[in-house]
Amino acid sequence: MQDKINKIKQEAEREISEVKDGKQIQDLKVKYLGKKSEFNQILKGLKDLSVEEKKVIGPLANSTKNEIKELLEEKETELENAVDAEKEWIDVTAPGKRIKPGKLHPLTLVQNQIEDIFTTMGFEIADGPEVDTEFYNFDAINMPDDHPGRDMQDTFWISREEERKKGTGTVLRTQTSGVQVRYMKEHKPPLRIIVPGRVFRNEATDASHEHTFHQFEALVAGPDISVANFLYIAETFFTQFFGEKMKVRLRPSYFPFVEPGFEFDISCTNCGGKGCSACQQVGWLEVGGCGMVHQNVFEAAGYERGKYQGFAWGFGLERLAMMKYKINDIRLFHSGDVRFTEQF
Ligand code: FA5
Repeated sequence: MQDKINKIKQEAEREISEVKDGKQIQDLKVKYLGKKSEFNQILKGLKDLSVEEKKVIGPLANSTKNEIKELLEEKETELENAVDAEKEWIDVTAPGKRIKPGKLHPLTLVQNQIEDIFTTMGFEIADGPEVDTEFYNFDAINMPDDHPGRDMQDTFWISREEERKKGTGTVLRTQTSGVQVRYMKEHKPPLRIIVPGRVFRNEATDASHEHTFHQFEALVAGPDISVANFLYIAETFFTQFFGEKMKVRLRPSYFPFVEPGFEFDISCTNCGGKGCSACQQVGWLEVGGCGMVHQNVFEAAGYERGKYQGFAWGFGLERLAMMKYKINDIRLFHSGDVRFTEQF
């Protein structure tokens, strides 16, 4: 009987050493430890043995069974570890996966850059609501209901006809100029602000016109501000923005909230002023409107008439970004096309 137990043990050791996977372990567990295993038969048959034999065979069968059990468990752990190592194996020679980083929209890039330049010149950044009252968008900046200047901007009205007639209407703001009086009601000169923001106009779109676009307002007010201050600030700003010496020129124009009013042009970013197809050979590009703040606007803000002078300007952010990045269609900005945005 002892020989038989030793033979089973040897056979088990051999078989366990040759095991390759979990299925074989399970089979061996059944074979050596299961109910129908030879060990069980031996243990069951102990009752038929003499007392002397029982004393030897019983402990031997039990200890051998335990040894086999331990060997099987060791093998099982060994296999599990081997599988994990396979899973965790890293091929350090494999080419890396390309991660596409997020990008800032070109308008955000341009706005950030403009804000940086102006804040270093001591300007504050102000904001107002996109749905504004008729009062701030028009009346307060010298465009009362019957003012022909209102026809210059096609407006998305939010309120009903009756409210509009009473002058209490609300609009999607047509210009950032509406923030001028909002801000000046709360602050006294000297003041220097910029107002970047989204504006809306009820007009047909084409390569240079959008119904939803961004403007950039600047307002400076104090006791002795002049057009010369505007020219200096504008030239400093555009020179920094385009990274080359820029000139600014003014042409007489009309905006109800400034007197005198101007259109302002910058030297062509393509040819530097020599004349090319981008500037229709004139050497200048039209950028926006500006002028000396109308005293009616100061009065609407509660300032004493004639006490302060100021200048204001407004230009389109998309149009400026188009000049900087040589983009030929304004509609690309809101197209949501990543092939466009990922170029910046
Ligand atoms: C104004 O909106 C005035 N508030 C600007 C101003 C401010 C003048 C302060 C004087 C003092 P205008 O309607 O011209 O002006 O628009 C200003 C700029 O916005 C234009 O020069 C242009 O760059 C841009 N813009 C106007 N309409 C559109 C449009 N539909 N799509 C894209 N950009 C536009």
